[in-house]
Amino acid sequence: RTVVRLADYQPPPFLVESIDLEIDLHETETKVRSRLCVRPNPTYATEPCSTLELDVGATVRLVPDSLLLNGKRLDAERGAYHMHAGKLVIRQLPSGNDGFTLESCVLLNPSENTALEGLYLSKGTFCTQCEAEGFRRIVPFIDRPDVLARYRTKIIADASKYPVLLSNGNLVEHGPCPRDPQRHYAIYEDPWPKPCYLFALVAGDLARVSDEFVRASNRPVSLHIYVRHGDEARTAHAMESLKKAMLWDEKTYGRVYDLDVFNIVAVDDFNMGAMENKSLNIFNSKYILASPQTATDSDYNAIEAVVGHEYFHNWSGNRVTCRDWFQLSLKEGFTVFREQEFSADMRGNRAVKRIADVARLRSTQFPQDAGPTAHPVRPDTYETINNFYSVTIYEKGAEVIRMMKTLLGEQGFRRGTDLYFARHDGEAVTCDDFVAAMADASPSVLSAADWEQFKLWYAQAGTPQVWISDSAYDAQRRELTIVARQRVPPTPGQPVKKPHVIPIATGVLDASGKEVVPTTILCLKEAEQSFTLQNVPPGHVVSYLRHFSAPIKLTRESWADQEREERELAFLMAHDTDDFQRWDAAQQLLLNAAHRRDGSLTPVAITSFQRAFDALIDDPLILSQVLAPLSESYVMDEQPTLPVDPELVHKACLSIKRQLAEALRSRLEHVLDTAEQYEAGRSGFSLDSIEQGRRALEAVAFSLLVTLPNPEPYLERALVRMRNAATMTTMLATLQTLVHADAASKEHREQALSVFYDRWQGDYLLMDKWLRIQATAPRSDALMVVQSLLHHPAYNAGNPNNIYSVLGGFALANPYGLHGGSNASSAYRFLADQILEIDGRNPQVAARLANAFTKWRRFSEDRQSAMRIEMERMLESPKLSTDVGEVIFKCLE
Ligand code: DPP
Ligand code: ZN
Repeated sequence: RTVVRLADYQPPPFLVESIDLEIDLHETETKVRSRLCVRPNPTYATEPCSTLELDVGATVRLVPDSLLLNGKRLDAERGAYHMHAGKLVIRQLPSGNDGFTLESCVLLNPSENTALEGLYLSKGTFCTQCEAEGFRRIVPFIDRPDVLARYRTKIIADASKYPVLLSNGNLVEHGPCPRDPQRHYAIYEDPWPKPCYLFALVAGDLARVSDEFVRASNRPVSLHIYVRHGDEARTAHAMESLKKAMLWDEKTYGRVYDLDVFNIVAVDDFNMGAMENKSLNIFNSKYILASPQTATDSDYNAIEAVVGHEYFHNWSGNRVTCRDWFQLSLKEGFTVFREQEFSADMRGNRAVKRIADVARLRSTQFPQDAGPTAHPVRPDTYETINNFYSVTIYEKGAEVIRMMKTLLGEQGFRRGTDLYFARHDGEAVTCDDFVAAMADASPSVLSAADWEQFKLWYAQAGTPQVWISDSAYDAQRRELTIVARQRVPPTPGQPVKKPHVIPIATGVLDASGKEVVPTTILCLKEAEQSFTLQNVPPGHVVSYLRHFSAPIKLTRESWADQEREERELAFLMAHDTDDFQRWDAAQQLLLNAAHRRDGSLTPVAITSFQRAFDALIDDPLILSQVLAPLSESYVMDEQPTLPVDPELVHKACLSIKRQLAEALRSRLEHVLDTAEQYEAGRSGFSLDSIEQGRRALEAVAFSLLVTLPNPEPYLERALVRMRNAATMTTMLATLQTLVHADAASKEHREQALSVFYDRWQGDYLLMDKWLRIQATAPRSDALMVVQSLLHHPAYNAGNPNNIYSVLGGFALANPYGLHGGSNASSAYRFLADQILEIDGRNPQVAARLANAFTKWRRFSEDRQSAMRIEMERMLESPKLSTDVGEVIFKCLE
């Protein structure tokens, strides 16, 4: 296996100053001519290198005799160049430091490009995806992010099939082709030097929706969103989100947009969520299209977040980019953080957003950090960079940025980002450069040694464990001594770890629930360290890790006694001044119950949920998060003893829901009544947090009530509600309740599914959700359900969203369906077959599914050996991609 190592990084021997492209588009034979102005890199070595290596994708066909060096034909027979292991190697370069031009012509077949990297077709629209290494599938090039060039791109295409031609930068010329009036062309110039992963091209028959944003400088930017004809009305929210993001970035980071045009194109077939190509963002249509009839509140929120995320990349990623792909979190961690803060500001309730982000981190990143594919935020090695677009690089990376802000404060952090952008504009840099800017902008806050230690967050994988003991209280001096210990668990390739810098935001409440010590940061640096808090009254309760100030697992040793733990959790749930902590205490009570195997909630816990309900009813979004059922996979991931029994976990989770439903029955029924009355009495649609909260709470109420011993009336009511609901949020929530409920009969399920299908079958995005709801239903016959979905007309086996929903839903979000029941080994065989089949077309998507096997060692021995058989079978497959191979190999290592 070939591994790329950070330690082997060398600057590029050559730089490309500019690139001139002529792309003559044709579905099966696209011709790409390029002219590169190349010069030796002065920082590489004193002696210029005598051979030039260009990356070339396997599907690119070089036109014979098309290579010209300084205008002169290169002859392969005479050894002027050769192809070797994905490289076009050119010898006989002119000597000296003057540089040279290199011209080439290659042929591509976009219609056969099922990997969706490079140039491909999505439902008749040409589009590109070049991050991370897709540009080499279009043009022979030095495909690495530290080679920044100016681009001039001429696109030629059939004028009637592809009236819209787009690339990065400004349109400088367009018109019919003189010799073939059926075809037309457009020329774009991008004035900003950029790495080739930000190149983009689109050609299609698309509708355009336009708007404008006026910058702080008073100069307008034209904004365009391109979609399929008929979808124009569904772009309004994306456009509003874009304008909000532009304004927010000016206000919050002083970042102003740097071209006069900003384009977004939505396509249905896209491996990722979206891509931040310079001035031409390409999006998965699910993150653009929304209307009150067809989009849920989560869709609206996700669109705002992703549109913001890609826009924010214009500075954090494009103007300042990554030196190499090991530094991916430089742009992604920072941009996710910027996106999270943008969303929090737009939501108007920061705790709600923080809760959602932390829940996601814990349920997706923590298990990655504890499994065979654990890697640091800045990995040391990779086989396929596509496998590292991971929750660790993104979400944990964002937590690392957040900790810097916590340590430096709002203003110090802003000084740091200002310095970072000013210092590195136009450069390709490293995570060290980012930290250095933070340190230099606030020289007195942390020492150089502290910053070196802080950077271990980039180097060490694994979720740190912190144990806190606070039993040493001196009542006379009103002094509380806190002892904290930390340990970073071993991860693959990193058996021994050093202590991290961990900011623990801590506050103290008195016995009546009043805050007596406001939030202060305890900065844990040693393996074991003590802290003293003053003015702590007797009967106090301490609240640690407020707003989740560090991505760690915290154990309170003074809670060894279960009675005290439940009492203090109940107290924090009722009184903490930080809403995040109230939710977190509730989570802990639920998790404790789930790990009691029978799922029993203590009487203290039950009372707490009743009180929380009454206290939070005016803040229904938070309340819905407090009451939201735990996911079964989270319960399994957190289970302290192995093996995990999926059946038992499923039963425990069901039992918890039933106990909550019993304890809250009349309150939940009231939620259903008021939701219906409220909806009947109003017209129009609003996304404000109270309205979203009402809908979220109604959804939770249904999901709890249908677990009661006599669920019939609730199931009937859900069905009626599904038919009549005014919003897609409620329609899909009730559909999910009916399809997922253990108690629902076959008739209920089928009726609900067909009502929805009949109404929305023409809508690809809604059909995708309809598929996902079925694939994630925690049922013992989930395998059969999923197998039949693959043959359903709504399922398109070439569409990544459909694959993620059906196979991803089953493999990654339905642990009871996959591992439960008596036929787990058939489920594993089915999954392996599907992964192999998809791998032949789209390795990147297949590798995401292969992650289902990363948790294999947590299950019983018979399940483990069944999974091992399938993994070994996949590894033996002669055509297995390195993408899937890397994941499976790590699982077995
Ligand atoms: N398109 C992906 C993102 O924005 C990769 N850059 O995160
Ligand atoms: Zn990104």
